[in-house]
Amino acid sequence: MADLYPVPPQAQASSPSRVTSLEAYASLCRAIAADPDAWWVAEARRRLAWADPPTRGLDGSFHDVVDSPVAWFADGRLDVTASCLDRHLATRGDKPAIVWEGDEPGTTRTLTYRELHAEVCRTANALAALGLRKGDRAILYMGMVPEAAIAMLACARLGAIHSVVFGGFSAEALRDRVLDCGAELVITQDEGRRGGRSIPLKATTDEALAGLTEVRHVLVLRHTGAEVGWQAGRDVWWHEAVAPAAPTHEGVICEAEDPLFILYTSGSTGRPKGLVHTRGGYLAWTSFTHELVFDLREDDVYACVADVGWITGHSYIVYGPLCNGATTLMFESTPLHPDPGRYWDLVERHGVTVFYTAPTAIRTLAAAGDHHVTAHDLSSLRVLGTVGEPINPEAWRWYHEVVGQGRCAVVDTWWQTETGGMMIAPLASATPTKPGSATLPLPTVQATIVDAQDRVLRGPGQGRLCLTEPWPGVARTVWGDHARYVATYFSQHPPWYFTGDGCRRDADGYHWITGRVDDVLNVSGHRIGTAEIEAALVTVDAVAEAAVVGFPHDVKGQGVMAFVVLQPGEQGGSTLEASLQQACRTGIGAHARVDRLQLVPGLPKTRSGKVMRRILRKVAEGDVSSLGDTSTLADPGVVDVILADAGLSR
Ligand code: 7RM
Repeated sequence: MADLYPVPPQAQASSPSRVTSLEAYASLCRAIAADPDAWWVAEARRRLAWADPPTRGLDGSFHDVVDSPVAWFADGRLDVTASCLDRHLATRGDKPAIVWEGDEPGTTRTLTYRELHAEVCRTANALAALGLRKGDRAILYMGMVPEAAIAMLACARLGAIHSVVFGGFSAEALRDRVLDCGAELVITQDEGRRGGRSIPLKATTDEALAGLTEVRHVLVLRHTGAEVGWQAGRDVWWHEAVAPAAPTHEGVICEAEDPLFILYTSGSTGRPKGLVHTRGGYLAWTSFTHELVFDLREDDVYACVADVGWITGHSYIVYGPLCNGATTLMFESTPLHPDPGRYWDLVERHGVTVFYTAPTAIRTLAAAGDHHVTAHDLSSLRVLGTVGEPINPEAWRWYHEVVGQGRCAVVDTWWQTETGGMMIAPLASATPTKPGSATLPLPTVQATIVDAQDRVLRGPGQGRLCLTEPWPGVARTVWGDHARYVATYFSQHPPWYFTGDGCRRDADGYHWITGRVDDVLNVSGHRIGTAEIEAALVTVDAVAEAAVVGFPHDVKGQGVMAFVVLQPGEQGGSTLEASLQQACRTGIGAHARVDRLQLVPGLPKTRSGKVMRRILRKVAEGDVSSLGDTSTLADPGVVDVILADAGLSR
């Protein structure tokens, strides 16, 4: 087949013990399938440093999730930071663990495993002194600084549960999360830096916490030195608490199934859900997938340029790489600062070998011109990864040819906050690739495609992607609301986990993710629920009702289109538009904005009052040739007005 890219010589397996071919991949899948419990117990014992090694693999099944979450390695006990730090000291003490590159090019800091271990211990001691105990929740509202990773690990070492809130979220969004998880501690910075701008993290934290007595302390890292407000008794400087603390700390031993972190993610309805990941299974899965997919090598300089506020940052900047003893790069800036050559400057100066980013960044940089890439020496690169949204074949080829100069393996990795780690992805060392396809399920992953009538598709076909068997990294529940977890993921195609994504499988068994089939948007790799944007829009007084849908966007993947019904007597215009954007910024964050707005006299609703989004999606896509049956609408005339105003005709 013309569009099949073989594994380039440079990416072929680093050692015979690795997966070197599709046959070897298939035989690994078979070996696991023959006895998944035995295989995974051995793998988890080998991969992690346990206080009490597990003897049990999977407990429970997706059939029983209504009553109890699945469990992995349930009789094992561990301190996850022993796997990420302590056990590397003997062999990798002087190896760089975190290489940090700040917002301005060339501002760097390196922490060896020994140094990182000492900082995590100091911080754990400081957090313990502030009262943080096993099982307590701490919210981290930080930018991309090494202390974000240090704080995550320090919480983990105490057996506490962290919840990182992306630094772009608004005060309101932060407050919701603090309240939902019952955090007693917030860790933040004076300011973040990104793309030459300052982000007022402490000021936003103060606004979020106004009037809340539940949060007893705010630990503040001084990063830019900006003046910040101060609440005596509550606020504590990081340098005053951490620097004098002892550099040793005995990690708290937890059950494998004790929660490690909560991460909030958008769904098709309601407020964001706090997905709960636990310790043993999550660490085993991120470590396994990170090594296997990238064919990780001891001397790799590995760079994932995601933000720690998203799952990609948790799994593939912090936990997976550190568990594997890798050198992981943390990047504070953006791909465009100071110019579109920044990533490639980063690769050249640090000798990056594995580079992992999102399709939206690749499209942006491809549009900026090849000279930004070719000006740099990228000969260190071996593997190029993508994650977050479907990658269009043109962007894939540009990444492969211009960035990778045809020498690098491109791994398009499909996974979700809920899956903890990668699920469908090529193995850099073994899987021939096709531009736009995430290729094959990883060993242990049982991917099934079902049609709308719930029939399982065999062979090629397109439908809804389900995962039929538990894997160690699956999120166990939604914090405080197990019923919502069951309703969201296990009620559509029971007893299977439903991903919310559509998927096509071709004749070679390769998977092509077609995007969300629910009301979740993916804007520049950021997951946003249409319901969240609608809730923000209706906070504007002039707005009576709003419906939001996505439309294909060249750079962002998806753009946001809002259909807004105004209150009687209200008018559109730039003032209204500004207040709608401000409402999104206040309710959600700076990354949520409306790209296109159409004022409409009413929303197309069924007689039972349900908005027919199918119609609005077609309008947003600009193709209304097949609108389908509109006779069940309460007021079919509304559609004619919407089409006429949009300049469309059936
Ligand atoms: C890791 C992450 C999850 C959603 C998922 C998909 C989409 C992610 C790919 C992808 C096509 C990919 N977690 N998605 N990776 N679509 N190809 N390689 O992104 O929870 O924030 O988003 O992202 O729709 O359901 S996430």
